[in-house]
Amino acid sequence: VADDGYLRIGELSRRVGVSPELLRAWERRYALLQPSRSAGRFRLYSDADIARVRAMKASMEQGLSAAEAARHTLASNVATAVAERGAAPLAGELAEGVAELREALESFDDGRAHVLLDGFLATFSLDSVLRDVILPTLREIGDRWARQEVSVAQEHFASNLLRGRLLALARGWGRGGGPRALLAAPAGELHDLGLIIFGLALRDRGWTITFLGADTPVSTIVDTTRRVAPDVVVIAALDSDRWRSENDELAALSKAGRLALAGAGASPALAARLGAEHLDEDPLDAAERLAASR
Ligand code: B12
Repeated sequence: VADDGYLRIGELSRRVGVSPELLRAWERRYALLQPSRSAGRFRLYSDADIARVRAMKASMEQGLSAAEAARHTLASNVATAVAERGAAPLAGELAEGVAELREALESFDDGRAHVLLDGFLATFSLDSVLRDVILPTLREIGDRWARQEVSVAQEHFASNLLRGRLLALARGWGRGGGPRALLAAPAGELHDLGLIIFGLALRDRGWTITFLGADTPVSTIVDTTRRVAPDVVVIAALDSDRWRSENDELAALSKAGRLALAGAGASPALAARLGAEHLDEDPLDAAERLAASR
């Protein structure tokens, strides 16, 4: 045992009755253990790690798979922390977590980032996680990139990790009986995170989603509307240049069915000219309004 009460893996193993090999696997696969490093570069484990291993064992004894048990343990861990510090206002708790998430992403710590996201998702509503965690994190990282405080590597790492998480949450959003939205970003537009967030918020309101994502020519969107017969087509772009071409096709599309343009690159004038609607809010408010309008 190290002087300050921290444990090496062997001692941790004896205390919890799990082999060091298995503990290392849980650390690697699920970020269940969150060791600090000694000066000699040994991993050192804390009481919190002991508690997590015990909770993991208990969940597995109840019949959960290792992956499920880890998810459960990590999620309830954050939830418990939030409950224990119950006096702290929700907003403060979230703000603190968002800063932690940004730090994890900027230091390429995917294990920690996933643990934090698990905790948010277990504790707060999806809307709140999207609005109060994901959107501000993306914005902050983008602003810091523009000020050259974070590198392209850090920005790419962060947006890819978040995109992966959002699409994992989206699993199955194409099934179900609700009205269908076809979502795409026009040719040349690579930003599609706003669309994904919008799709998740709509799915939460009973909609079904067909997602084409970034860089989709209007002709492809038109072909797909024939295949899936959506109740609305939503096209989003952050850059107004993306609307320079294919305007005739867009006008035809809006004649054939409900079309909405969104994102910072769309304007009311453009929408009016193409006979389309304009969703000028953020993705969550827009989803709320669209869902209410049916
Ligand atoms: C992640 C990211 C990328 C990723 C995108 C990955 C992906 N799959 O989406 C990659 C690395 C590909 C990328 C590339 C580029 N990016 Co970029 N990127 C970002 C970042 C960090 C987050 C974008 C995001 O998804 N935000 C979440 C959305 C929801 O928020 P938002 O962008 O503020 O959008 C608002 C509205 O437009 C609206 N909205 C957006 N989408 C939708 C969709 C719907 C349906 C609705 C209703 C509303 C809506 O909601 C928001 C308001 O709350 C932003 C930083 C930032 N401040 O946002 C920069 C940012 C958007 N990028 C920027 C730039 C400059 C670029 C590049 C040109 C960089 C380069 N030199 O290559 C390229 C362009 C690529 C292209 N051809 O499209 C600038 C845009 C500046 C401008 N005003 O034009 C930003 C703002 C960074 C900055 N501060 O300078 N980027």
